[in-house]
Amino acid sequence: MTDSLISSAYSQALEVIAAVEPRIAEATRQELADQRSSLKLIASENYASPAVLMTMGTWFSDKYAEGTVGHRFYAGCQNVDTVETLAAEHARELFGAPYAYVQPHSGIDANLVAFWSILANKVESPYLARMQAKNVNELSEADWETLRHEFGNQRLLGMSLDAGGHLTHGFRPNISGKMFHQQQYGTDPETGLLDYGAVAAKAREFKPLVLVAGYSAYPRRVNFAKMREIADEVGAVLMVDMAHFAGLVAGKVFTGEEDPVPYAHLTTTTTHKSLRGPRGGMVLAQEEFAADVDRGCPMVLGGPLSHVMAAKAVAFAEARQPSFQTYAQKVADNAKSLAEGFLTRGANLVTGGTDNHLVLLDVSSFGLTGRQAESALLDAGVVTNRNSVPADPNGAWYTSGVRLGTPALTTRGFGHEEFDTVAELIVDVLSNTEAGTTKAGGPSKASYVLGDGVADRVTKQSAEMLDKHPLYPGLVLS
Ligand code: DSN
Repeated sequence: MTDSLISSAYSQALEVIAAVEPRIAEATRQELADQRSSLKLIASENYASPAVLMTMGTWFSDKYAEGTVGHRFYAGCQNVDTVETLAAEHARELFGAPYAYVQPHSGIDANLVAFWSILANKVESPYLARMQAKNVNELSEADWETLRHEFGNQRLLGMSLDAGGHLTHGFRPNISGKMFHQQQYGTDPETGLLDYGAVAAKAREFKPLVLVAGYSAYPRRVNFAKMREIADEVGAVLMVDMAHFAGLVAGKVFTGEEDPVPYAHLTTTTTHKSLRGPRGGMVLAQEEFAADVDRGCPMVLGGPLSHVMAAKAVAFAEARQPSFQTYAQKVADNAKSLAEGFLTRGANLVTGGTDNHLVLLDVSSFGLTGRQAESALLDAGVVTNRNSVPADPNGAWYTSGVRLGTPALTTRGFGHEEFDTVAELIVDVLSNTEAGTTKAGGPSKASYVLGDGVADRVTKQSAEMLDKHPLYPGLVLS
């Protein structure tokens, strides 16, 4: 019954779309076909449920609702209030958080809201106090100048991009690396692991206002109690970006000192990665920061996407089911199977393995850059993304690594054996790919030559596994 409802709902929706712009309907059909027929290993992607996807396609998209529940800059927001209240309630329950702000449109937006709230809450500025207490028009140009200087000179310490941190954790080319006086911590050059002693030493010397923990390409768990100790010792605010591993926190794989929520002053996340919700962001906060976080819109964000907040509520309700804990545990178990599959075939992994949802494969031993490996794998229907490895000689564009995650294929039902086969297929492709040359005949970091027949062989073997674990099995488009 549910399958036929979903099939007929999507088939009819595509007909409605096709009547206006058939090329969009066709691209939408093709995207489903492509996702169904490829091995999706991008660590930040997943497959949301039809309930989550359908919730986004409604008239909530048409409503403006800047402000917060019960305090909007527009009339007629009673139903948006219901949606936002439910999404926040589910989020608080799911993560055991004192406060949840579900409006951010993305992870970067969530981090900007968190940065704003830390600055507003912690920067001791007589000008800021005056700005908040009085009509802002009473501030002189000189006051504003001082305020800009004070805000712009605050210190942030975050994990470097090549060690696995995110762009928004103080990477120089990103706004976070420009708006803050930033420094970065890395990982131990021998082990690739976080060295808490080194982070503490850097924090003592630099005395940041904000210590950012969390990662997008570090294949290990973090002890957030230790990070909080470091923050407390130097008087910093601990902000944890759990975008990548929120599903492992929600699914109770990361508990105790590996659960950031009780330790961080502010925890930010996206909702569409391992958490398997709609594309979007969220900030969880201790009470002390709630009022400042609430000013996120319109201070930092445009009007909330009410249709996406509704889908967040549905996804959080799904993640509160016991079945989500089973899923999250499988995500972590499958990452171990994938890592073992690589190690037994002689491939190099950053840190030598994984204990979260991702592995970082160093492809330099295959004589390839990350870009060449990513492209060759895509030719064989294996969708990954290239990624820097620590102290990467090829920089952030070409890179020397490929990042692989298990959340999406675990949703399709892949288990230990399939992930071992995935490792085998990837090693097959990379062992049969050679670095190409530039037009002038020199070594190229982008071009590559994939051996004859490899793409067909791997695609065929993938198809056997994918057919056993269909994506949206009951969904048949007419
Ligand atoms: N783009 C996300 C990722 O792939 O990790 C983070 O921004």
